[in-house]
Amino acid sequence: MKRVLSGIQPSGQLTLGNYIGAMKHFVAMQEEHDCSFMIVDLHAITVPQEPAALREQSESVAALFVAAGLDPAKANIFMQSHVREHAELGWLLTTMTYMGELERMTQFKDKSSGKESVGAGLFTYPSLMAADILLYQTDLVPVGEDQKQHLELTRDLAGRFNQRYGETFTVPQPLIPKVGARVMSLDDASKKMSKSNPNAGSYIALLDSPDVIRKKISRAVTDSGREVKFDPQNKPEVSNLIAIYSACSALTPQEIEARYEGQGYGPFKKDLAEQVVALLEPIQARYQEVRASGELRRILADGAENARQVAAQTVRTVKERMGFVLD
Ligand code: AQP
Repeated sequence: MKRVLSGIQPSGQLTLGNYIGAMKHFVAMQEEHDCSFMIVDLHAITVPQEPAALREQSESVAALFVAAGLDPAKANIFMQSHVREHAELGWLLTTMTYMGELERMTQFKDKSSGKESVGAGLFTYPSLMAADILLYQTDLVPVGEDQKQHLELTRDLAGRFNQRYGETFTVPQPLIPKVGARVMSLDDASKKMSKSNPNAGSYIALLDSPDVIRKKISRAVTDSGREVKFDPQNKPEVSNLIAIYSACSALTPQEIEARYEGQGYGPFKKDLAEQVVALLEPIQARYQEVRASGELRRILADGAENARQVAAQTVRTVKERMGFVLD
């Protein structure tokens, strides 16, 4: 059994990109691996969050984990901030991370560009992410394509620590899906679909109502042609919609092309909307049940308790190897 760990930031409403690129795979992996999935609230505050919204979004992500099919009997679900060792190992690894490495991170460049005041936490985010993963001796990290660079830094930090202080950390492998690793914005296919995009029309939220989903897909940018063709280079907008369709159905991009040959974009978009609605309706219904049941509190308490047992041991070993006087 491999150890699997991943997380999602409660920095807005979860999108179809988060689901297709990450959550869907979390659910599949719980069947055969030792899985932990976190709501990474300490990461969310690397950009300003309104307290009431952060609290609501954190609970919403936890409920969506369960609603999407994560089973607390099979996977450990917890809030990152409930396990203090994340912050502690995060600091220890920050001291071993080079400025040049952090400066190269494209997520930092994207999120800081054009902003006047940028929090230092946004810059050191990858060191905390490395701590999240290394705390649990993780083998596999299911993530979307956008997190690949952070995973590479995590691997470098694990290797650096092991070399300097002796074999301590498992060097993790990223697990990036073949289809849907990078779901793009509905209004601009050069940008990834993102929950913090101020334009709600750019993403499909997992909790959007069927009518909102239909409207957003009918307004999604396409091109001036009329051929439903999977060609990311020359038809990025239509290819993105085909990739979403493929991820929501059992059809390959080629089968989707064949189905809509000669029909233009209208019928394709209409059916795509129904595919997305059908995917999300049961998740939304289960979400309402989970929120109403009050079961989240217990799930998160148990999850944090399980996580702490492993995390505390790792931090103790790390501190001992680094030369701290242990308490
Ligand atoms: N557009 C996407 N396509 C495929 N996968 C995606 N992921 C995010 N966006 C897409 C994957 O979802 C997981 C959780 O991401 P995160 O919440 O940690 O932060 P993120 O990657 O920065 O995602 P967002 O939605 O863009 O959040 P904000 O707007 O807050 O920055 C990760 O596995 C990610 O790869």
